[in-house]
Amino acid sequence: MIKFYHLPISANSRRVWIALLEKMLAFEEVLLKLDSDQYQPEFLELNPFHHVPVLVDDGFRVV
Ligand SMILES: N[C@@H](CCC(=O)N[C@@H](CS)C(=O)NCC(=O)O)C(=O)O
Repeated sequence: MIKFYHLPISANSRRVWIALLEKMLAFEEVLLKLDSDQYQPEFLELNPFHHVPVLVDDGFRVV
C-alpha cells in the first residue's frame, strides 16, 4: 500500500492528498510534525530535503 508522509496543514501535502483521494487510491498516512520529525534519520533517508509530502509505493519514492 502507498505510504503518504505528510502534515495536514501543509498546502504542498494537501495537493497530493487531494490527488490520492480523487484517484481513490488506498494509502496509509504517516503524520509528521514539522518541528523536528522531518530531521529524523529515518525520514531523511526517504527525503534528504526534509520536506513533506513524500509518497512511497513498494519501495518507489516520490519526493
Ligand atoms: N518541492 C516540495 C516542497 C514541499 C515543502 O516545501 N514542504 C514544506 C511544508 S509545505 C516542508 O516540508 N517544510 C519542512 C522543512 O523545510 O523542513 C513540493 O512542492 O512538494
